[in-house]
Amino acid sequence: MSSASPRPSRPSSTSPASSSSPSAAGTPGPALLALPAGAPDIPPSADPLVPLGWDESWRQTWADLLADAPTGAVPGRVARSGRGRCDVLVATHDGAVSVAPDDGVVTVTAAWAPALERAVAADPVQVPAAGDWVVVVPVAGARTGAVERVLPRRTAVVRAQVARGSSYGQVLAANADVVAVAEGMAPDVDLARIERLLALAWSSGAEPYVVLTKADLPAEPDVLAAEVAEVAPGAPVLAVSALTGAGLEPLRDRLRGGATVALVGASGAGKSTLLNALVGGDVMSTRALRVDGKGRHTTVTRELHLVPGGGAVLDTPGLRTIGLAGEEALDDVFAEIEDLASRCRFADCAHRTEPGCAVLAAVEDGTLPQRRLDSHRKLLRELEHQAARVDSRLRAELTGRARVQQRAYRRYPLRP
Ligand SMILES: Nc1nc2c(ncn2[C@@H]2O[C@H](COP(=O)(O)OP(=O)(O)OP(=O)(O)O)[C@@H](O)[C@H]2O)c(=O)[nH]1
Ligand SMILES: [Mg+2]
Ligand SMILES: [Zn+2]
Repeated sequence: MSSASPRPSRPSSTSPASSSSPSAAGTPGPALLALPAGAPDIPPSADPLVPLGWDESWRQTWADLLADAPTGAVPGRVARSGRGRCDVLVATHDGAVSVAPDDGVVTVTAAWAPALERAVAADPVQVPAAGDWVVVVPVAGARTGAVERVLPRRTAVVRAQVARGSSYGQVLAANADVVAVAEGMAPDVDLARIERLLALAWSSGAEPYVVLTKADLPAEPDVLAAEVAEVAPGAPVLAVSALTGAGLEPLRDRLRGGATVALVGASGAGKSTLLNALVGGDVMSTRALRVDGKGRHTTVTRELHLVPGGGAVLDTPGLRTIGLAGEEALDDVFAEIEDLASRCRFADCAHRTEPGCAVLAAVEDGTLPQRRLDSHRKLLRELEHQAARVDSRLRAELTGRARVQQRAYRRYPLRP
């Protein structure tokens, strides 16, 4: 590999976590007791981290790490991340504290420990991102502490970034079970944008959803949703309204099961409004908000929120550019084109002028929209162009880790 190694992902433009969190350090709260590693012996069902997604598999990972963990280490989940520190949700552990707010989970503002600084320097992927599970050592009696390391991710929404000759991946959301591509039904639906975001979602290793917001606005939301379903093979398409609450049940179901739903989409798609509807409050009106000239709140940080009743929602700022990497994801996004291509006469058919091309035949007889083929070509070209610039290290990071996990999430059997 060249000397150009991936750089750590940058935090978003504003100050980190601590200043935006009402429960951050400095405010009076319940005392935190740093517990010795390995203790206490909380029955899994009573662990307040369970609604946050802490499951048997994470517990196992934790047990494996414990030998190397410093005294007092506890597991925590990153809610917000900034350069050098992050807000981490940890269990208050009943009995150890007086009164536990937020269902036994409290926010600790933790600085990177020297061990993490070293790990990040050696491997920039180790930068804690919103949604990451981390090893944290809270300071007894204070809502501060130190983050020691990041637990290996199950899934990651990673945006490829290329700057000044070096490439790096920016983790937009870690350990999401569902990556929901949010797109407003009004003023209009942008199919190409949905396809592009779906590629990002598929390559994360999580389960992709399309969530069409503002379903209260168009005259025929069902017709629109059916149109979108055509471009989203393998992904559930939901038409929802945060205003009326319509269509939210499938997401609520997933959350009740302890799932983490990450919201990605353009600015103004309605992600934060959806977050508020799911969390049942106005969580985004008091933190990490900027009111622009039009009086609209624009999210500027990636934030994980615990949902009362279980699960977590990870809100992200609107994406203006979406760097893609990993051609494999396009096979999922354009699954029907892949199927057709397997029936072309030539194995290396480019679907342009070749005789016996099943893809062109489908366009000819109207079963495959020309727009869909054009969109596929455009994203493919973009990926090929990018592949020349993105180094192999990043490619592995973007495609390798997540793909292993993805198999478990696939809704359809793999094509041979
Ligand atoms: N009618 C209607 N309007 C909605 C709905 N959801 C969101 N909106 C409106 O859409 C606008 C944008 O919503 P936001 O939630 O701020 O969008 P966002 O995706 O978080 O935007 P960024 O933070 O900039 O990425 C706001 O004016 C919302 O009131 C809905 O279900 N129905
Ligand atoms: Mg927002
Ligand atoms: Zn062909």
